[in-house]
Amino acid sequence: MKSRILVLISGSGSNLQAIIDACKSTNYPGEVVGVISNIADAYGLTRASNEKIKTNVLSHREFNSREDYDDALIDVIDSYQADVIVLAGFMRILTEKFVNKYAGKLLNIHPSLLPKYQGLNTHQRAIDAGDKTHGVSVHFVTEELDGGPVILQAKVPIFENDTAELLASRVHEQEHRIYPLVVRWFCAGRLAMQGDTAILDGKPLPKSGYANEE
Ligand code: NHR
Ligand code: GAR
Repeated sequence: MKSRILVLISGSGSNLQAIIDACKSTNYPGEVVGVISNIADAYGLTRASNEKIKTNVLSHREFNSREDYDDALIDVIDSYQADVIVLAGFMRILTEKFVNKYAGKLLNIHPSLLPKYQGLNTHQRAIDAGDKTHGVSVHFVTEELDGGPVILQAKVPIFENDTAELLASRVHEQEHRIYPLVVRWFCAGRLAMQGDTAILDGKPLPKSGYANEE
């Protein structure tokens, strides 16, 4: 049985597309069963429709509190019976109740080398700090924003006179390689979260993720 992947988006959905494309490869252990967006005109919804994948729009603007929004989100999510919930450019902070309910099956891709640059505007912040290296992290989502255990990172160089836009596109290329890989591990039953540690094939991963001891 393939694992049921549910993807939450707010925007272009290029990571969603990378995962959909990966699912088409032979023996991929998962399939995308639904896409939920908090933004009605997110391009990722068009990508999903093009692939005949079910979609839902749940606008946070229609709710009075984060708690109410997340309760509604939980109802939609549970209708999918998903094995894994993948945040792919989903831009709403999730409540403690939500995160605890799906603990261990909630993944996020964050455009920085965590624990650096949690939150937003990461590419410009890395440039402004004079960093020579930037990158992207896939991590389990916990209550601590962008603070859950890291599973895998990929690095990219920052060049002189770089712009946030150029850097973001360099990071995106890596995102599209590592997110389908991590989702594959999860769907194959190789990946889990235990406390504040990510476990791959029964072995705890280092703080900076797979093959990244430093
Ligand atoms: N929720 C929890 N509890 N924990 C995490 O680690 C989460 C999360 C929800 C989203 C993605 C994250 C990222 O990769 C993510 C991780 C949105 C914001 C944010 O400030 C911050 C981090 C992330 C996503 N959102 C604003 C808010 O008020 C709205 C910003 C906007 O709409 O543009 O929710 O970076
Ligand atoms: C990605 O770069 C992802 O890392 C970032 O948003 C982009 C979504 O692109 N995520 C966040 O900033 C989360 N706060 P996509 O919609 O084309 O996949």
